[in-house]
Amino acid sequence: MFPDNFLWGGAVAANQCEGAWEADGKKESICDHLTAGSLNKNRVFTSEIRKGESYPSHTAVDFYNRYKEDIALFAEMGFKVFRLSIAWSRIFPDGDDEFPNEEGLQFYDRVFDECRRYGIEPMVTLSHFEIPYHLVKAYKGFSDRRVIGFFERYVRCVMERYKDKVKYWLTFNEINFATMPMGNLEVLGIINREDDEVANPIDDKNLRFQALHHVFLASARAVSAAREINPDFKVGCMIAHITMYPLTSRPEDMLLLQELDHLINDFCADVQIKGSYPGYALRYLEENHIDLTVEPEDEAVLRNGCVDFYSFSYYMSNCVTTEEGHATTLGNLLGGVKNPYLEASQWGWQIDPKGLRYTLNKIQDRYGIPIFIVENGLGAVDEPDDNGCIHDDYRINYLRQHITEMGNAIDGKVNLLGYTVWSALDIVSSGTGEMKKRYGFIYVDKDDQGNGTMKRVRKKSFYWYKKVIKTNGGDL
Ligand code: BGP
Repeated sequence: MFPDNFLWGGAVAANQCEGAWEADGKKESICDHLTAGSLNKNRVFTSEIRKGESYPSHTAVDFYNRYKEDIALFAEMGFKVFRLSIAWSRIFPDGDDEFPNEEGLQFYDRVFDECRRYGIEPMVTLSHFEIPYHLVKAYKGFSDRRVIGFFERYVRCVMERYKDKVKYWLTFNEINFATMPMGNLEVLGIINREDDEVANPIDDKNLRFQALHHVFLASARAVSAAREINPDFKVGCMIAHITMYPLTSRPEDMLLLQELDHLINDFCADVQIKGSYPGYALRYLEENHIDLTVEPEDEAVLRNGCVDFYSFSYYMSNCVTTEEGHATTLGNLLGGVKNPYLEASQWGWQIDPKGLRYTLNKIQDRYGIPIFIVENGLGAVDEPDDNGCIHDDYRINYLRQHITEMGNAIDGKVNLLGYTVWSALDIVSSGTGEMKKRYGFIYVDKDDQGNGTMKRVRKKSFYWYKKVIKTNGGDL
């Protein structure tokens, strides 16, 4: 049974939906330098924006100009909450500017006011893979300690401005990408290539973990600022939870599982919730010869900046093993291997609703603070029929099974505050840059080449989710 005040809704991120990448004083952010890719072709960063190449964030799905129409559709579904992010470079275009960009601030005023008009609670991610590009270029992102101060200035500015409009805040989206042995370090403002002046090698662990240390401090300072600005604010961490199983019952597989679970799922949340580095993390740093520069005040900053709730994204689970010769999962993030008991999405992400219940139980046991699922959904190719309708029963099935397990977890006394489905409407895929990898309840008429009218069309899942919200999860 879902509690009466359960927060149902959907989520997006600025760089994947807004477009208008250089409108009204905004300057480039790290994601504006990321080209389109596809399943077989990686997205790449370019230090200069090259004419004629497609950069998906530049127009995205034009939420910047169509937010009223979109929020009206969310309201029609009955959303109680809408998770979105603020593009830092709309507010402080270079990141180290002294004064904010008023036009950028006004845009989010309009968006939050529109949400409030319908009684929708906005939930704001302060950094969803976003950092002004100038900070990447001139400071190497968060590897430079000064960037903590720039982030704090930005956070204080938006928290002061929106203190009566926004209550829920998340600091860094999927912060734990920083601990994974793979790419995408937008969260740190570090680019993983060696062929130009802004790039850094991915295997420079010292740089990576130093930047992460600074991101922890930046997150903690945001929490302390929130306490000062409005004691009613609730601030959460945001973890990409990659739930893992041992492929075999060999003790070696269990130990590997524990080691990876600690590094990938637990480390960041432990620091952000408990306020200090756990023992296994100190050991990891030592074994990898990572020597962090830590200032005397850091300990207190982390201790005083613990978050109020745990939020996470959940799409899939993975298996791990020490045995050689197993097929890896197509969409795996970790070199995980296939689970013979699970189906996978068209992008190879293994679908595991029961794994969500297991994960919720684990988080509840480990932290005992409220939990929010801020991303969960199915990326699929949607084909409109002759009448332009989208019958996305596969998406409904995916969501139904996951919501069922959320209900089971709640019955088991897990304190789950809400659920924002990824994504509220179709937007650009973050991993591949594609439009064709769609997650929304609302179809957006735009293809990977940028053709289309941008028209919004309600999918079958739109009507289904409306019913789910109306019955508070009673009728799935
Ligand atoms: C998460 C990100 C989102 C989102 C989602 C789906 O990692 O927080 O920004 O895009 O995954 O991923 P993708 O778009 O690559 O399918």
